[in-house]
Amino acid sequence: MKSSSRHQTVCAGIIALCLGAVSAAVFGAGQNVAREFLPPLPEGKSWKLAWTDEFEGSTVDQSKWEVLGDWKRRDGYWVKDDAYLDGKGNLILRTKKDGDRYTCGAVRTRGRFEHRYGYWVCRCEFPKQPGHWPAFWLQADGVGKVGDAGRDGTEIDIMEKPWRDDRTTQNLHWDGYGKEHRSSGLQFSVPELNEGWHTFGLYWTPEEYVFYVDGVESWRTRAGGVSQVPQFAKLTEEIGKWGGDIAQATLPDYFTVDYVRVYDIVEGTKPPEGDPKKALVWQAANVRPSLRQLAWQDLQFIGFIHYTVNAFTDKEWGEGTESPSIFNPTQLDTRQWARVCKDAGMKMIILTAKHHDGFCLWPSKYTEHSVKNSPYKGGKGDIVGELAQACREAGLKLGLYLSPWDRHEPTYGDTEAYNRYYKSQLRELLTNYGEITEVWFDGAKGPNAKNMEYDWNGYYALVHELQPKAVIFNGPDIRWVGNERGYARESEWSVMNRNDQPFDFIKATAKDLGSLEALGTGNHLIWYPAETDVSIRPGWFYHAKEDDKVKSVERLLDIYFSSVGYNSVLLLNLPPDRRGLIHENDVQRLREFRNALNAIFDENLASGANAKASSVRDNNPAFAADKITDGNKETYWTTDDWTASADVEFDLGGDRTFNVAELVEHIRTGQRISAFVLEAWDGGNWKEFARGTTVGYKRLLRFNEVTASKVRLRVLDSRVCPTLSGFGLYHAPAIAKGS
Ligand code: FUL
Repeated sequence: MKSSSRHQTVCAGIIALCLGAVSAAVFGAGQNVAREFLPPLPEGKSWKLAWTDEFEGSTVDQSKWEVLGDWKRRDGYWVKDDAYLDGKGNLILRTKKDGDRYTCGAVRTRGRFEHRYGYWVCRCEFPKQPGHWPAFWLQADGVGKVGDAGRDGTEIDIMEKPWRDDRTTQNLHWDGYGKEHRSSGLQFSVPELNEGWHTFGLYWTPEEYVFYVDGVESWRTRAGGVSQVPQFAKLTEEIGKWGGDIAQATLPDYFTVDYVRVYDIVEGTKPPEGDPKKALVWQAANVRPSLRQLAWQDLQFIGFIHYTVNAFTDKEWGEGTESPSIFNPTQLDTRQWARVCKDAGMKMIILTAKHHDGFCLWPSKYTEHSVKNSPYKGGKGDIVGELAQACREAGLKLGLYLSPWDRHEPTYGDTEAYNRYYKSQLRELLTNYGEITEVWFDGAKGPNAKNMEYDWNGYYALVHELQPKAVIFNGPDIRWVGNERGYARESEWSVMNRNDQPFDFIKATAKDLGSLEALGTGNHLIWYPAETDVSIRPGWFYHAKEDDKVKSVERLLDIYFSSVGYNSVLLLNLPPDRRGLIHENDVQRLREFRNALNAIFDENLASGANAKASSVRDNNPAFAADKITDGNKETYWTTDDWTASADVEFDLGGDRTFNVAELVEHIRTGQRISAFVLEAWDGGNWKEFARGTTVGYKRLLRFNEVTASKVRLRVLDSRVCPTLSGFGLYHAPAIAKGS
């Protein structure tokens, strides 16, 4: 590996952390670079470096790369002298003006290195000027062949960055570039992407592509059927309007590539690391959420709407024999649902598009058992569509629940036929209603349900294809917290061991899923956070007899502190009544609940507090304690590796009285803290007033009122090193009992 000085990363937020064992560790700025991230593998497999160019030396290695040019490419020219090594270990692709032509550099491994599957990664730093764009991509001569989708060769764009801001895009193209051309892709932002060094990776198996940015999963897809043929790598610059106006550029400009590496999966366990416990801790600390999991976690509080014929039959589980004619909400107003959720502070609504009774709230083409045969809007209604519209207007995300267990559908029990039916419905829901942020797969199945095997992998693949940014509940992205009372675990880890089994092997109800003991051998660790679902009433569906059983503010606050405050997302159910409205009692209670939350969290008494840490990573100001109180969740305090305990002192600038505390870890870099204590300075001594175990996305604590001008956080233990990106102290007014 190369010297570290030129690996300065301005951003502390995006870094190359690691799972594998390549070299030393990096946390970001100025470190002695990378033990590189490698995707988690099933038990009994490991990664082996199959091919690399570190770009050492003074000339491009022609046994590895063909330098392209000179020829016209889009609005410029690829010329050979714009692709060269800088002598400091980098490949430079230069963009320049040469007389009246614009030129740039490009290289490819065609005929020199062609390979299929494995993990392909490049580390690079972006150009600064408009009018051109860098790319790291794989290509195959078979891409032009039409007929076997992308299996005979796909253009795989691991990174294209035509924009100068934090956006990038990843794409697949197959079946040529003419009439039969097909493609799939997505665009997203990563904070500070335009600054410093970043890695772009592709984990390519015969079944699937998984894309990564800085070791964070950004896209998972099987689009095109997945290329099954050897492909070559390309590093290119291109000039064209997609990149902006080249006339505005100050040239030359440079795309700098530190390395390209390709790893193969090989049989055999990981190399022994001496201390297996330490190796496990290291691995666990370095598992990180995907971009979609991060976006979901940021929602914090979301709404669930359970609605179907049950509202009219007073049941919790419909039989599937109900006539659609009983479904007759006369005042149904999805805008009311959206307003109520939004006012409560929720960021998304998940609707039961179809519950166990099989009745569809949208006019599905595949069944008669739906709103289209009900009196609702004379059979012209589409509640999924109406809610999608209301959510768009209110700025809320939309999620959909589609029960696999279907007591109406006659094909249920015939594995092949029903899976086809279910996937057709899923396709309708994921195609016709705009962006879907979460897909909720309910594992529930009645004791007398017919035997059949759900095609879970097929369901997941469809979501990945049609809604690549959606998270899947009870699937690869999110797990059920394990109860329906609204309580996460006090030690709620988001990292667990999947081994090589289906997702449902993770026993959601187990007491301990994330301790080092529970991680066992540590093979195939995944980021698998908990969602906490609970209803505001005893039942999931509306029953008039429960009108006076709406949970109290006290209870809702308790749930909030034990879900959002325990590193989970709270999914609170609000069942509309027979009119099709959320009942007045629920609306009123939610309003009181929101007011209570506001009264607690409106003023952070620790914001802007002076913070001092006993230890700072590398003594680097980018990781100093003031990053905790700067109000930016992308910056954080941390310590050196294996400094697992450390203190931070907060000077509040005068006496403050508080009874609630909030800790926020920088989960983009994993979940680490496992034990901490909070102490207040009483003028002569530090006195403990609260303690806890894990933190994760957010940890909230309640305790008796404390008045102090200084508070100390003592991290007693963490995996490798703690991170903290936020800290809060609040004062909760007393809540009237029984409200
Ligand atoms: C369970 C279902 O059986 C309930 O009816 C409800 O939908 C709940 C959220 O999930 O598994």
